Amino acid sequence: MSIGEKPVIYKMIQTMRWFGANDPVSLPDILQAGCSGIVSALHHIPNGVVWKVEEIKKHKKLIEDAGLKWDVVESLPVHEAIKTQGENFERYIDHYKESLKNLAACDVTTVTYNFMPVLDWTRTNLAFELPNGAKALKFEKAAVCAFDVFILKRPNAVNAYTKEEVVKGKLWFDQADEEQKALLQRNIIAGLPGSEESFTLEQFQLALDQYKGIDEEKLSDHLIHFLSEIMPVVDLCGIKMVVHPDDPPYAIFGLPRVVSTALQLRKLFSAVPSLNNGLCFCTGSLGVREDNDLPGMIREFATRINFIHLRSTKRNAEGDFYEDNHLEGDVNMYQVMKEIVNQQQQRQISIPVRPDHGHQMLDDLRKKTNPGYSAIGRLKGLAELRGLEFGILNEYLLKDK
Ligand code: DNO
Repeated sequence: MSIGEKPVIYKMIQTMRWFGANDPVSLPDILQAGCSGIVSALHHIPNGVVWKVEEIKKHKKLIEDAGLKWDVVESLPVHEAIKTQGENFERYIDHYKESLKNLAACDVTTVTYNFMPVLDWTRTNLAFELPNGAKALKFEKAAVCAFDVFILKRPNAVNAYTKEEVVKGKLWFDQADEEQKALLQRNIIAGLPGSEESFTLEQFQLALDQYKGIDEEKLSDHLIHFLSEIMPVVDLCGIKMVVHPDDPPYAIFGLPRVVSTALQLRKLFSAVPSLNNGLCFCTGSLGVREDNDLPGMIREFATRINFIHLRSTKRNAEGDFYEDNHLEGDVNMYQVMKEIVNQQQQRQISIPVRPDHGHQMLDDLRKKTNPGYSAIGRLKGLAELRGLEFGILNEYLLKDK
């Protein structure tokens, strides 16, 4: 650098998720929140069907006409047959490759996916009232047990819980009226925003049955097989695949988990070493586990982190958690942000970041919103995160410059 030349500072690319034309939060709203980028998917295309260039272009144009950029796909869903290596799974992998090629042809090259069996993210209460009247998303173990053992009546489900947990689950079930039970069932299996699947009780049990004989090791083999298959296309097209961690990051409904811990990520990255086999670093999902050292994981997996979700949860001893304010809860967001700022300067890149979820608050309490994805709560989260980044940049990088 010559004298007087300003150092280049790499800041997070501020984005928000947009569910498409039916999203109550519009693209102009997102622009006003200060974002430059959009995280989005072709939600109208069923899981397993190829995303055609024409469809991708149409979606991209909507975003660009609003003055924004489609930075990240979230998600290009992985068909259940690929996860279980069930009927026709090779065909679904071919479809996946086609969609990737088409996305690359449209210059949309960061692609999020997950490898959670059956359900995408899971919560039991979508309107947990906080002391200030705002509403948060919550995951309550007793409610999960009540659903699993007493509503779904999954065979042998009781073995997945301790005696105390079953007692609490039974209590939850006995105290709930029919409406509360139906709501719990809907929250768990009817599909949260972004989930590509939605089930009735019978369909859900059938979907669980597909995982008979698939343990953690087998599911991990299936993930590694999937990645090894698509990686030549990914590398050729310059795609960055980013896997979203399991949410919550431990087994539920007897289903195995393979993207919950540093150990599992290490295994995945050493099996498929291309740096395009990357990670969506979701602090809200990974942070639910006390044994996940988030700043340490950012350092360890830095070269693979190409998309970031920032959110914090507050857990209790029972394993329940709710989504806290972005700068509070169990995630030390200051340390996380410091590490992100640092890694971005080292790698000389700006990474797309989105405030993951937000509380339903103010005017949004009177509106129909997508759980977790209301405008004001996410705007508040983003504003706080932006301020945190600004402070850290000033303290460590811009000082005296
Ligand atoms: C929830 C989201 C997830 C995520 C997928 C990625 O709010 O973080 O639905 O988009 O798991 O494939």
